[in-house]
Amino acid sequence: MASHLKNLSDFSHTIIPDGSNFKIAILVAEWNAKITGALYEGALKTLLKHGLKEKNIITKAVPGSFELTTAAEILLNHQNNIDAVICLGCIIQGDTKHFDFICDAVANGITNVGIKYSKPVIFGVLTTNTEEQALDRAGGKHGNKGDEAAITALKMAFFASTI
Ligand code: DLZ
Repeated sequence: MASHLKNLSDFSHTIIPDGSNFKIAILVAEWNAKITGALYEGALKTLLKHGLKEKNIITKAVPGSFELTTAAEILLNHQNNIDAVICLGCIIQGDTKHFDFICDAVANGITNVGIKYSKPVIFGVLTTNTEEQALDRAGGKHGNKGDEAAITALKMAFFASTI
């Protein structure tokens, strides 16, 4: 479903697991910091609302979205008690092919790190044509992708805990 048809912060029709026993990391890209900062605020607020203890939320900044994959890999390689990693970034189409390379690399990279460590690594990355579209999805009229990423992390951490 296109994200403009769904509010990214509306989870009124799903069951959201309690997060009080989980440890979750949030990685935030510094490129497009106004937007990724808003994604981070949403993700943090959502995790706390659903029971995460502050001490069990790890926050780390990385330079750009491209670095999210490596950072998730380093984190999971060094700490085996993390239940999920949320990757937050914002890639906005520019004049060059950078957009396509970064989007592909991040999407594939995040998928591969999750599979490698058998841990949920969540794609909380906006890939938009314009800054306005990104703002609409970072607490604007379409909700906040950071909220959605946090809920996905909770659901997938819960899923893993039931196996
Ligand atoms: C270089 C670059 C460009 C052009 N655009 C973005 C973007 O829209 N969003 C983003 O998160 N990062 C961007 N970057 C930076 C890359 O992710 C990466 O940090 C650099 O290519 C590393 O040198």
